[in-house]
Amino acid sequence: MFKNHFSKALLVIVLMILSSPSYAARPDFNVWLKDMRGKAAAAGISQATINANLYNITPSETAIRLDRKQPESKKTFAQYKTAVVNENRVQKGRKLIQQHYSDLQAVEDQYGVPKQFIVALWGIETNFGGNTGGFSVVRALATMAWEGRRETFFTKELINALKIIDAGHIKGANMKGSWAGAMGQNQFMPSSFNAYAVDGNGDGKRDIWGTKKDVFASTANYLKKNGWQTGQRWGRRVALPTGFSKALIGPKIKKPLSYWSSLGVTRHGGGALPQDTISSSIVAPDGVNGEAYVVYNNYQTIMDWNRSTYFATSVGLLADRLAQ
Ligand SMILES: [Ca+2]
Repeated sequence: MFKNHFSKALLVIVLMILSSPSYAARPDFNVWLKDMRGKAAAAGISQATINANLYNITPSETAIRLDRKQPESKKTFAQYKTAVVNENRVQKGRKLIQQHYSDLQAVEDQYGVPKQFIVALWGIETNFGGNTGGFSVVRALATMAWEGRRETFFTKELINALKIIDAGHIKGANMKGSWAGAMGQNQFMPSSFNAYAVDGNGDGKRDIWGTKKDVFASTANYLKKNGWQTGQRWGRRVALPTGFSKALIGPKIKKPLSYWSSLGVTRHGGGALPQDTISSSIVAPDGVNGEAYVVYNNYQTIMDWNRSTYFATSVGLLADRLAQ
């Protein structure tokens, strides 16, 4: 009797382990960390940086919980836009443009990215530096790499983070970011930092945590290196004709602007779109019955930053409001 119950309980436990994702199969964290120290050394990270950052750490239970919660319940674009492009953020962003006008203008002149886009990304990513995430980036990335759901990606990001520390841009203890390792006021992943962050104030350090000139220049450099076209707008709201085909919607479907006009797409509120052959796409994040936009090359560049039409459209809309 006892034995039978015990077997059943054992069977239930075994089934639970087998049916859960492969987290249970991970090595002990300290065994994993020792292996990681070897990988870091092989990647050329100095022993001093390894000693200071890859000992005496534990996995972050909070980061694991937040990772497993993904994806969160899906908001509509209308709900997301209301939350992200709100009046408070518009007012704050306009004030910050005035406050940092000469720094932003210098960056705009150098990179060709208008200040309202730099400030819109700053506002949406971290509420203008107010919410950069309080996680130790090394600990967060080590946790994610050890947990194993995206081990290759997070191991590479952890090596990149150690390279940043090794180069002296920031101390490991001050390298703060989100639970998934997005860092500083513009939330660059370490690989993006190494590819795109620049020293805007000329002190030899690329500091996207505490130096606004570095934050602005790094954001603009990211956009420029990903194909930003100076002088072009991101897009605009449009009205789709009745019966517009769902198959034509999406940033990957690129047509000359005149093509959309020929199908009956107009400006929101009426009026013809400009007569132009510029490459463009129609996005409608809530479907054909929701808001629709015609978007250009610079929208695709914003999507290189974050592959979400909710995000890219909101950045464009916030930038437009900031420029008013
Ligand atoms: Ca600097």
